[in-house]
Amino acid sequence: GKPEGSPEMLKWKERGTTKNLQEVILGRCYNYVMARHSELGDMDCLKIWESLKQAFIYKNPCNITSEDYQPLMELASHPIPCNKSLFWSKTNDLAHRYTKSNQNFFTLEDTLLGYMADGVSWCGDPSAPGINYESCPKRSECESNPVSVFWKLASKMFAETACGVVQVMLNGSIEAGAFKSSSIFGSIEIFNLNPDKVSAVHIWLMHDIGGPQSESCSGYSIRRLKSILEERNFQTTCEDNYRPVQLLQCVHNPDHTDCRVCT
Ligand code: N1C
Repeated sequence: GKPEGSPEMLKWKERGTTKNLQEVILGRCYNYVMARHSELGDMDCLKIWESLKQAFIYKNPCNITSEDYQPLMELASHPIPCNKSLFWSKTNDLAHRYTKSNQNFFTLEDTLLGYMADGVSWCGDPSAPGINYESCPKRSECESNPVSVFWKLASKMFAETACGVVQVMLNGSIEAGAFKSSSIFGSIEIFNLNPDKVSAVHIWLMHDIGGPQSESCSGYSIRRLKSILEERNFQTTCEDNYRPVQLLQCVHNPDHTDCRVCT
């Protein structure tokens, strides 16, 4: 027969479930709750793991729904202080470096749900042992896979619970435009902000140091984003290369003209 794990045996195109998923999720949960956020001391990490497992184990990984995650979402969600939510699109690394250096802001990965799931993969299989460690479906193979459904739902809840002034960090070095309406930010988060709770959206448009400035705050996709938000009654501002974030980029490019104090 074929050697185990050889490529032609793979059912799906995405990497399989993370090895030791239970230990990874439990370890992250305890670390988040006990070491970082003692105010969440009543979270039950074992129950949280069980509800994540029940959402996908032994199920067809193309048929996952929001309902499958309802128990997990109820157990693991917690509020975020007003004015502290940071959304991002195509700035994954920079946005998370920023929240690590500035404890004043929270991305979804700085909440318990996002912290547990960040960079982890999981999917089920109807036959024993109910978890597929070899491969998982890519979004292009099926939209309703466990990981995609999870991030969409977690992003929706993260947006719903935001209040006050919220921030979004976008990438002005992307040729196709900084704001993409098919992104999770553009298709889910902006439409789940509550106009009764959120007053304003501050856009931080960052471009790569030394990279192209494909778009500025007056660019086409930003104007489109602002009009969508203003139509929903949010005030908007946009700042090119918000300095506190640019200084983080400068850690890797200290000699660049954009990074010098006197210009
Ligand atoms: O599609 P995106 O960006 O606009 O999604 C980012 C947006 C953020 O504001 C987050 O709150 O949506 C939330 N989010 C995550 O926090 C997240 N962590 C990891 C959305 N997706 C997330 N991922 C994975 O990255 C997930 O697999 C998703 O498909 C990508 C989206 O990245 P993007 O296109 O840069």
